[in-house]
Amino acid sequence: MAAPPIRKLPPNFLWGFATASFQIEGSTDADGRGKSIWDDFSRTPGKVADGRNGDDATNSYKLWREDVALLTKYGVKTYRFSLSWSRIIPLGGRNDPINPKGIEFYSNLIDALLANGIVPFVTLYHWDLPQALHDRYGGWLNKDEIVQDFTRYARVCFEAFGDRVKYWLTVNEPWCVSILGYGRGVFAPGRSSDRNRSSEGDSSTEPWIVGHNVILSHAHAVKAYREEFKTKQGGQIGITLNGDWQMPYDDSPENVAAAQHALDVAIGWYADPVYLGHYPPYLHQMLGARLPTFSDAEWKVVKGSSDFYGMNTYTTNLCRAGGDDEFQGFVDYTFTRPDGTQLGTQAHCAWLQDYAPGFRSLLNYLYKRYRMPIYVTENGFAVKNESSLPRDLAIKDTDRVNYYRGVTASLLSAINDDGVDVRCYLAWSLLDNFEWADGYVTRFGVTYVDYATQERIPKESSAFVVKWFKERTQPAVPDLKLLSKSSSMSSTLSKPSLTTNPVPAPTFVGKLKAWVSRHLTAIISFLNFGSRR
Ligand code: PNW
Repeated sequence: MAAPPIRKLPPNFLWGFATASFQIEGSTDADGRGKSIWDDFSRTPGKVADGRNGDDATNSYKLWREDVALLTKYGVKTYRFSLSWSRIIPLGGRNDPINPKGIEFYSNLIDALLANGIVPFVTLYHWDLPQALHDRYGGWLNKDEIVQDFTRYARVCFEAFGDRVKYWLTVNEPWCVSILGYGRGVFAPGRSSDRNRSSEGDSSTEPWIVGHNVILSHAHAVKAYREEFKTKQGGQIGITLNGDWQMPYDDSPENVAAAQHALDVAIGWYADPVYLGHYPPYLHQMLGARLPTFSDAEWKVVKGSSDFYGMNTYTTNLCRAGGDDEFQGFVDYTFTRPDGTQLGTQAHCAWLQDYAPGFRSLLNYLYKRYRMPIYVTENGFAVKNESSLPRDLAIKDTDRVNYYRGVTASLLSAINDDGVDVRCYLAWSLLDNFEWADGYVTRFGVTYVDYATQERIPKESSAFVVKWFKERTQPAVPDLKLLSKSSSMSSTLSKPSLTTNPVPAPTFVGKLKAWVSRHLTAIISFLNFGSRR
């Protein structure tokens, strides 16, 4: 019997790989760059597992042309990277000078990507806060200052790059910024109540204040983009949130409730304000007066402040009620099922196992709850002990290939069977790189980096991902949303149709809805666009 035809992704689906400035650039004192909070933090003994820092990383500040050549060879549609705030404004603040060399670096990168047909997908903030802002006023802890400084930084970027950049992410993974930086104290700036870890910090209040201020800063940057740039530049802008699927350990009511609580704290903390206009009730219940409040005027800026749902996800947790970890919503996570078996293949990091069905469930959950088109902006796997293998064995990364095989199948089912409006998939990461507090031992790349020589060697997973997406890509149709002069039209029309079940059955109606929601937008945009000119 002939093989069934390969099911395709929607037209104009974006796929590619992602990185972040501090994880790849190195050259931390080149060309006038100011320090970021990760510079000294990563140099402090005990903060990074292998004792190494970000001074060299993958040397992409110097080797960026090689990175672009690699992306071109892979044939990606898009490349997600982040801007280093302190390269662009070395001291960070709204009255501080702009560094032309910083602008020039990213401008050249953007031009080179476009010259090779690669869409730049740009993150403004991927954790490398200018050190000067932390020293000056406490960085993310100081609402009045940081909102203004972040908004000015965003404006500088829109002005310098917005003629060519049509996909913007404001902040990457605010849960990690707040909890890991100001709660657990394992990421810069490393503040925590744990005095063995930090001489400063209050883990019971600071993470929630920081989260609140990140939301407001994001929202003001989006407001500036929509009011001052979007009409002319025609791009999309949103926030991207980390969040893994949370599955009840068993069907006891308390564990079913626990899984929802875990979602509320990991995702709802940010997504509910941005998309629904309120904090999750469970967060109010858990934090009481420790949860900061927005004024009515602030809520107006926050609610609806993202054109899409930016989703970073890696794993699935089995959830049991209880435990003492407020940052997980007083939910215990495990990968061991009640029958003693493991959920999936263990990665190099303790928090990550491979469980592809969770990816599909999460897409359905987010689409049903927030009703936004979804851009998967990070997803990937670190093969256990990859660093201890010689490189010709490390590049045969079977566990990573299996991971991507699973999630891509889930992606296709979510789109084609469940009707979830997913428009982008970015694998983390283009390269092995500086994995924050884990240093260089944990490798997430689809490309192996030999740190002694900075050689880049494609792993088998890159071949899998590239082939999978190429086989399922349809001929592009003009993206009229981006050409349209109207800023509100695209976001109204791109609202997906509603589904009612977390994992809706693949009914004919479901498929029809999915088709309509995908194609009607383009058709109506086209008609509107035509009549506006
Ligand atoms: C994300 N966790 O970080 C980041 O956006 C990337 O910079 C990073 O390299 C990638 O995922 C892989 O870790 C995370 O502890 C860091 O659950 C930690 C966690 C999740 C995501």
